[in-house]
Parts: sequence; C-alpha cells; structure tokens
Amino acid sequence: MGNHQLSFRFEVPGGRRTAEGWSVLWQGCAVMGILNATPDSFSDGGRHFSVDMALASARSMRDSGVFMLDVGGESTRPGSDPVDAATELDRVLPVIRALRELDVLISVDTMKPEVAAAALKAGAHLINDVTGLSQSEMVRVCAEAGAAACIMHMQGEPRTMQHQPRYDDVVAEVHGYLRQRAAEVKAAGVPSVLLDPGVGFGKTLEHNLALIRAVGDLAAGENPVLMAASRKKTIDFLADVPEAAKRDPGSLALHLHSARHGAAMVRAHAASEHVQALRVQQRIEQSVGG
Ligand code: HH2
Repeated sequence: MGNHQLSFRFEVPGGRRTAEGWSVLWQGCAVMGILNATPDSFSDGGRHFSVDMALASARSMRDSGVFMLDVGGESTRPGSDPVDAATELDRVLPVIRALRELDVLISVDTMKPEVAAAALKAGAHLINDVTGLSQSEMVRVCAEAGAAACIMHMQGEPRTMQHQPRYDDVVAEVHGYLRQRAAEVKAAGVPSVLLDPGVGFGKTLEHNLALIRAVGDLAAGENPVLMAASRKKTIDFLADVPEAAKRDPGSLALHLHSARHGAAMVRAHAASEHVQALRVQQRIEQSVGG
C-alpha cells in the first residue's frame, strides 16, 4: 500500500510541520467527498440551496473517515452551461466558511482564479481545477497562497468536449500532459499537486478504459493520483445504468480497481460507502503481505 503526501505553505487539518510548511501524509487510497453547492444538488425542486444541509452532509462524511471535501459551485458535466464568478462565489463561500469548524481538508472545484483566490482566503486548502490550471493567473493564485492543486486533463471544454474526442495514443498524451503540467506549476511555486486523468472529459469509452487500466503507470510517478469516475456516463456505458443517481456500485468498483493499482485518492458522491469498501480492501491486501 503506497504512502502519499500533499504539501502546503500554511497550516492544514492533520498536517505536520516541515521545513517548507505543512504536509499531510496518508497510506493507501483516501476519499474526496463531493459536496455540491449548486442549487439543483440540495434541492427544493431545483430552487433552494441550504448551507445547513451541506454542513450536515459534510459532518457525516468527515465522521465516517472521508479525507477531503470537494466543494463545487459550477457543474462541468458534458453540455453544462458556465456560471459567472459572482454566482459561483455566492454558492461556495458560505459553505467553505461553515466547513472550517469541521477541521477537515477542503478542496474547491473551480476553473476561475478569482473564485479560487476568495475560496482560499475563506479557508479552502486545495484548488481542484478541471482545466489543469490552464490560466496562468490560477497558477499564480495557488502559488501565492501556498495551496496545493489538482490538475485534471480535459480535451476541449465542457459544453462541446464529447463531440469528437481524438487521440493518437490516449495514455501517452494524457500522462505526458499531466506530468508536464505538474512540473510547470510546481516550478512556478505551487507546493504540491494531485494528478487526475479526467474520466469523461473529452474521451470516448475506449479512451476512458485505457486510462483506467493505466492508472498504475501514472501512480508510479512522484505525484499522487486522483481518480474521479463517480456517477459518470462511463458507468452507464459499462453497466447500462441510465440514471446517474443509481451508478454508485459501478463507481465503487471502478474506484476500488484504481485504488488497487495505486490511486492515492478517489472522488465520490457515495463517499462514506467508499471509505468502508476501501478499508475492507486495504485490510485484505495488508494480510496478503503478512
Ligand atoms: N468531475 C466533475 C467535477 N469535478 N474534478 C476532478 N478533479 N475530476 C473530475 O473528474 C471531476 C471534477 C464532474 O462535475 P459535475 O458534473 O459538476 O458533477 P459532480 O461534481 O457531481 O461530479
């Protein structure tokens, strides 16, 4: 079971002091629980969002052993429309402020540097940017704050990315891109990164399967790897589950496979269930090693 680490230049929950700042260390595969702060997530017919409900859900995830919470105020699902920064901030900032009392690692899922900057000031620790920190301003925001980042690979942009994704060698291209971006953003001062091949972001089923099968190659590198297939269309393609909310068992199977091959973290809606399943898998594998 692998040892993993993320470093920050400010104090974080569960962090240890190091010469350069603070580090969080863990063994095996941890869980990033999804906490959507979009009006249709905690809904009252799609119109109402409650910070109290988000906090209750976050507390229950933390109590069950979820390692990090990923707060998102903009959907990046295929075909989704963008929202402006003010709307996104209105959604995520109250949730981040409320989460501070839980003493848990907080990630913010955003593509916008201004949202990232305000979120880090409000108490977030990591920026999860599905564009791979493609805007130089995003790199600067993370570097200046001393925050860790998640770099995800995406071909195209959410509105159109599933139209005709094309690669000559999907694994070489995606892994090459992630390694290069990691080196670039770290050289620019971002203290540590998670790498995510971006299941479903500008990829066909065959592309996704190739990347899922190759997770061990990416995990053999120096940066921890995140797999994030929770409730994605890939699960429908593989197991015929048209309704997204019913895709947790398939998501779990895919994530357990990724964990067994070295993924350091998985991003999940059914986060507590993932913690339980990963604990069982990890204990079984530990006893094989004696
Ligand atoms: N997928 C979504 C959002 N954020 N972040 C990372 N690192 N990797 C992903 O694959 C990823 C992500 C999908 O977004 P959305 O459609 O908003 O749904 P949800 O946040 O419920 O997964």
